[in-house]
Amino acid sequence: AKEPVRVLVTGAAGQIGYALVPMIARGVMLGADQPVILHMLDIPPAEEALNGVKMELVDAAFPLLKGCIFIIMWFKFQMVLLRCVVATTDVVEACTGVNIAVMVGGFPRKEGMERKDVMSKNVSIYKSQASALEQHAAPNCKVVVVANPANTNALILKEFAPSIPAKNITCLTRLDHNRALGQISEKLNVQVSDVKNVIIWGNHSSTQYPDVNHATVKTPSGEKPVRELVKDDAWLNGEFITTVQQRGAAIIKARKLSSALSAASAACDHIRDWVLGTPEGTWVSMGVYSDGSYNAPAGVIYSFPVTCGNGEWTIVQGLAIDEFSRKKLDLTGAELTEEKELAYSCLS
Ligand code: NAX
Repeated sequence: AKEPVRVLVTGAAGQIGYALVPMIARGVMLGADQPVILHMLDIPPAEEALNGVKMELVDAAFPLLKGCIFIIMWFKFQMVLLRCVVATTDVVEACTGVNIAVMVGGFPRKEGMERKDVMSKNVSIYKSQASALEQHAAPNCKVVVVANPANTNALILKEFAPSIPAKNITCLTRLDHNRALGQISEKLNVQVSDVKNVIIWGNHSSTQYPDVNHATVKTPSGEKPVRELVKDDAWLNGEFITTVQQRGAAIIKARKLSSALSAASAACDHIRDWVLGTPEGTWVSMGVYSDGSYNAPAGVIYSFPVTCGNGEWTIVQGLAIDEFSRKKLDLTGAELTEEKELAYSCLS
């Protein structure tokens, strides 16, 4: 039997957390034969709710959810406890020994709040959680930041956990990627699983650029470019892009709550492909530490097309970028540079 993998979910008492932990415990993230130990972190005001989630995980009797042994010493007495879920408000306990960290916890923007105030709250959260991960997580722990501003939170985490390789720190843009696949599939009336190789460039914000220039659809007569099949450049360069960019707001309007099940599912897709690899000829979008590929700003967490193998991602190189795309890549890059400056100004 495989050794269990420890997966940390921060903000586990929140909406995405509630959708995500059962997916992880069912093997959606790491495979149906991979036992997991869940570490759930939240803050003291959410402690009771967090315990409720823990109770439900116990009640669901997930076979993959493995117990970890805790030995409690009390004078000369010793008690051995089997805990299948670590639910805690202590960041050190939460981070200890984790192999994968899904960072969903953060400070949301509230009405009337300045951007700088939200940034400042998240910078301080990600700075302290970076240190806890650096000191207590398993070596080679893989991190995905979901909480917004996701790219910049991930950058802060990277900066304050210098001994974690930069390659191990990423942010989630897979939801945007999946939204783009979903829009193309609806437009063409094809199975979403037959659409591939869209790209989300840049920031997980409304400046992101969903790019279909290299995307294809599997048809009975082979793979065909999306542009050739859609035959509507005005839609692809206009409404398609804004729909994907604004999808989060559309969900909030409809549900009066932000996306949760799709975000949780995308976080599973992100980690699964990273750990188990992408299929031959397919790439996915991930926010990763930029080396300046495609003339994106270096030193920010920027979403690129990547392939994964042997537990590592690699930016897909050599894709042609037309003039229309160039402007969009630059615009979202400039926003990330500005966010980075804002984050740094919160540190001083
Ligand atoms: P919720 O407010 O339901 O849950 C957030 C949870 O985080 C709460 O339980 C809160 O107590 C906890 N928390 C706050 N500070 C914490 C800290 N310092 N340590 C640990 N936990 C802490 O939000 P939810 O809808 O679950 O969304 C979570 C985050 O995901 C938000 O920042 C949201 O903006 C972001 N999103 C990112 C997406 C992406 O694609 N990257 C898409 C979905 C989502 O909007």
